[in-house]
Amino acid sequence: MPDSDHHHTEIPDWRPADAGPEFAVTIRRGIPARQAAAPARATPAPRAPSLDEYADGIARRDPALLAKAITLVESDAPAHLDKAQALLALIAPRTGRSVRVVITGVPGAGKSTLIETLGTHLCSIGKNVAVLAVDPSSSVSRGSILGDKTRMEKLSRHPNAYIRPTPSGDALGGVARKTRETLLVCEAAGFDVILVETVGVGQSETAVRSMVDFFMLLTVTGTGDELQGIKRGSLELADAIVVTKADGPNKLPAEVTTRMMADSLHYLAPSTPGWTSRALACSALTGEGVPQLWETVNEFASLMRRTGALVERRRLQNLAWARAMLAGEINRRFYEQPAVAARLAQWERDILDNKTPVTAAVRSLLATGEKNP
Ligand SMILES: Nc1nc2c(ncn2[C@@H]2O[C@H](COP(=O)(O)OP(=O)(O)OP(=O)(O)O)[C@@H](O)[C@H]2O)c(=O)[nH]1
Ligand SMILES: [Mg+2]
Repeated sequence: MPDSDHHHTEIPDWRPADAGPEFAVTIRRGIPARQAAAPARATPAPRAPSLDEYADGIARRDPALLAKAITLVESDAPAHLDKAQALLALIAPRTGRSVRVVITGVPGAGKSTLIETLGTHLCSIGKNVAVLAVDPSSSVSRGSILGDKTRMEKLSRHPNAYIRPTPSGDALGGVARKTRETLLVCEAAGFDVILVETVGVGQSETAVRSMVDFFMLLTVTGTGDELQGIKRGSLELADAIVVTKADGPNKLPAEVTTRMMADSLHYLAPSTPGWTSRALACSALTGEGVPQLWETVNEFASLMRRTGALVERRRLQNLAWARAMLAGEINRRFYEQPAVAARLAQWERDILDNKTPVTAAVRSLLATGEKNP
């Protein structure tokens, strides 16, 4: 617009050609950037927040700093590791006060929709809610995470809520480490409840089980193979089985399935000692049964706090986490040794060709590592 520099108003191009003076709309152009800019001053490169600024922002639940802190903690860049760990140490005294809940189930089970409804309910009763949507790094859910912000539209606009998609690297351990530390950052920010959404695919459930207090397994009805749809393994992990989408023509079948689930829970050892796992029906669409989900989690949390089982569970989870991380680290360091890396391909070929007995081969490779640390 060459002439907008002197005439700051224009006629909009959607104005009918024959419009009269009743058409009062004009466009006022903004001031061109070169006039508006402050006299030549180099814009400084954005400075990374200091540890105290991060900690402060987290304590104030400042969304921008919270997001940056989580990005730092999730970063795989070696340059970020020390700072991330220093930050986690700094905020550690403020962690541990949230109720940690995982909501899992097969793709399309209705996890995100339920989190939207449950989260909004929690906000409405004055709770602060953080949602971590974990991508289990399988192709199954790629893309659906992107859709989660829209599926949780109401919740994402609520001032008491914070939604964080947590993409992951390829390693399952990576998912666990990042999610766990992200969870700690959210706890330090004072969220009362942390909801972790994860697709129930094999090992990821066990990984996520080891970092939460309450395991909520979602299932749907109407397929006729409800029980096959749930692996026995995940049934055993559940503190509650939730038959969702119990609305419309699905309501009655959902109630039947819920009773069936309750029966099958009878035959399993409880997922949490001292707690009887429950089967519940709800609809994220109508909201029916959703407050009861929270009452169940709350009852569980109060009971576990009273008996000390919560503290104990978290202590054991921490130890298991430390052991797993140590094992991973030892593994990584071993294979990174040049002497080991140089020998590995031949070592594998020798085993394939039956040239060395396996035990002897393993001892020999370990010895290579130990000789050249
Ligand atoms: N009728 C009904 N439909 C629902 C309900 N909850 C979810 N749905 C529908 O089920 C579909 C899947 O819901 P999502 O919440 O995206 O499921 P999800 O488990 O998060 O899916 P992934 O993240 O892809 O694994 C959507 O089309 C929802 O509209 C419910 O309570 N009632
Ligand atoms: Mg989802």
